[in-house]
Amino acid sequence: MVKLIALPYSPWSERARWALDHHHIAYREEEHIPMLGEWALRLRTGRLSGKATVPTLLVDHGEALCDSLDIANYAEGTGTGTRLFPDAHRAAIDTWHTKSEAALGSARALYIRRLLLSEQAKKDTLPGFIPTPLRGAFSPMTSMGASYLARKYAIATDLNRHETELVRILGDVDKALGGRRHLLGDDFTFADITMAVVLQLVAPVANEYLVLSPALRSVSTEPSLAARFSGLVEWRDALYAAHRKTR
Ligand SMILES: N[C@@H](CCC(=O)N[C@@H](CS)C(=O)NCC(=O)O)C(=O)O
Repeated sequence: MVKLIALPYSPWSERARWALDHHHIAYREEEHIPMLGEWALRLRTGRLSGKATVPTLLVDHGEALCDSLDIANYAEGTGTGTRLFPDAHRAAIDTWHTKSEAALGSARALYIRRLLLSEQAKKDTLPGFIPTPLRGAFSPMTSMGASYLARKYAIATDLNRHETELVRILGDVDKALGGRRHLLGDDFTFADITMAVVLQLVAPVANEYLVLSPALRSVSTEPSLAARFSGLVEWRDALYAAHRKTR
């Protein structure tokens, strides 16, 4: 069985997981630990230089797919279920995916700023297998972990620029949808998935789909944007209800 190395609460990991589930691919999920898990990830994927990120899918014959889009394409090629990348929509899906990457980059900068300010949320990013009584002892590590992510993704101090970028792209989605259920005509496609996961860092989806502690839910929420784009949040919730399994 293939193995998905992922961060449970991360939108990039959710993007890959959604495509795998849509195509009924069985996989085992293993939790990645930012910073501490980086060398293990490098050794398993053979990526000794450059950025090592999750989600990463370890497929048969030891091959590693290190990007959520590659994982979604793998799912499309090997799984069953309706197509997420219909030929007629390929170019449009690529365009939406590029927008999603830009929006998530900006949303991550805003999220890390909020995370750095919340001791409880930083603690809650610790991997689930660390028992509650020991979690306090790990808190210096969580602060280092958050600062490490800020450095790794070169989180610019210009947060206004990130907010403007995120608003611009969410505005594009709103306009393109115009109240419809899907971005590309009648079909549910990867364009919907890749844009819906951006809202995870604006107004996270309900715990029945993706479990977040109260502190992580709070730092994953950007209240002003959640209110401004409440129609998009409703769209995302309807997509989850129609196309995503509960945990
Ligand atoms: N383009 C990549 C980006 C993935 C990405 O940025 N992952 C981050 C957020 S989940 C990550 O691996 N963070 C943990 C770390 O850097 O150790 C994809 O779509 O898979």
